[in-house]
Amino acid sequence: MKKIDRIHAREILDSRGYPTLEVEMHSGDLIAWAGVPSGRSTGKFEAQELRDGGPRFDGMGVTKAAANVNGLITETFKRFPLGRQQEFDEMLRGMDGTGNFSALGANAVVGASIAYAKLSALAKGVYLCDYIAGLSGQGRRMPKLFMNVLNGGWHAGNNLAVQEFHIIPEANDVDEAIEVGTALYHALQRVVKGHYNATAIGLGEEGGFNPPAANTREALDLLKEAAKQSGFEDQVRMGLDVAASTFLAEGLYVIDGKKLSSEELLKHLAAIAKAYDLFAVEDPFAEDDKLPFAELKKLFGPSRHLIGDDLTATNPDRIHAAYSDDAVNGVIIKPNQIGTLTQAIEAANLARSYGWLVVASHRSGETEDAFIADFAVGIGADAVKFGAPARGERTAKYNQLMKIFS
Ligand code: 2PG
Ligand code: MG
Repeated sequence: MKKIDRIHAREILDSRGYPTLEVEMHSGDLIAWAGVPSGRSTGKFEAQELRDGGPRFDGMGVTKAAANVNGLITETFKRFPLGRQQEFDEMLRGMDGTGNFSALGANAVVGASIAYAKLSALAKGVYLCDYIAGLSGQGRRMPKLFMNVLNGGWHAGNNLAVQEFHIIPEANDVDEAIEVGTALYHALQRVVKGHYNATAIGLGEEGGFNPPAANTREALDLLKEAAKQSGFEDQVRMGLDVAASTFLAEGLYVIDGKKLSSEELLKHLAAIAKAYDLFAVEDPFAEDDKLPFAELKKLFGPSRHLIGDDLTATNPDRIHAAYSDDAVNGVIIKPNQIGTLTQAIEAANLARSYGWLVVASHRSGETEDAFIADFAVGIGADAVKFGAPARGERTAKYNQLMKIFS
């Protein structure tokens, strides 16, 4: 088997204009690159990125993480054979030793793990998604698209507390899902412009519109109207990423002009989910506000999905705990929340063994790297979150999905 000849990490820019890491890995004449994503509404239990601090780039530089790749990681893995993903990832864990990659930096680790996977796929002469499927043991399935067409919370500059408003096309194949989703996205632009004014069609950090909607229901009404105008009303469901920890202040959830206790938020969200027949609701409560999850899940029943993100953090231990608490029936999987590809695959397979909906997700800070699309297909994800079908760092993922399934 071919071996690693060279590893080199550098700073590049992410979609917010902040530095992120790119890891380049060579074997003979083969080269692979991995662009590392970065979250804004990061959960407490995620693996820890290493940032430089100091005045440069508002403290967001990643030269220390790059130095860890170019130093310790390169020294350890030079001449290491390709195609041994589990061993590679296990060694990264051992080298770091902290359990959350706060020594090497989760950004350094996930960049190395992804670059190694890409180079291994090249060396084997297989598609990246098939290389990952070989690791996960899952077959290909067409994922549903959770398209985040309207942004709020920390991803936008409006008054919406809820972070993401998804439209979820019902379709027979990826091309049809993209067609339905984009038709609705374009109709939404017209609806937003008509309802407010032309200045309201600016985009949030994941490419969704950023209108001055007064509350969650008003935003969902815009989506409904757009679905109607697109002609695909019967072919779409809606969903939310509430990202509730981002609007929790002094023990109360500040949402829709109110300050709500957990119990009140539960009622508020349950009523909205019913009124709009939501397909999925992610992170309805903060990650350490565990009690209401099970109650909301019970109210939802099996036809609606309650999805953990900050709660579960792509961490098999936390996923198991959420299962024991009967907290959710779906999970977000983000490789950079846990650090290595092997751990992310383990998390996805564990969730699947519980019969949960597995949703592979990008981050709000992204690069043009389309890795997450291959990853989603490789783990047999039931759904994907790639943001809106607009802005190059988002369309890169949709385009890769279209390539894989064409
Ligand atoms: C989320 C993500 C991605 P961020 O909360 O699910 O949409 O946001 O990357 O900012 O954590
Ligand atoms: Mg989320």
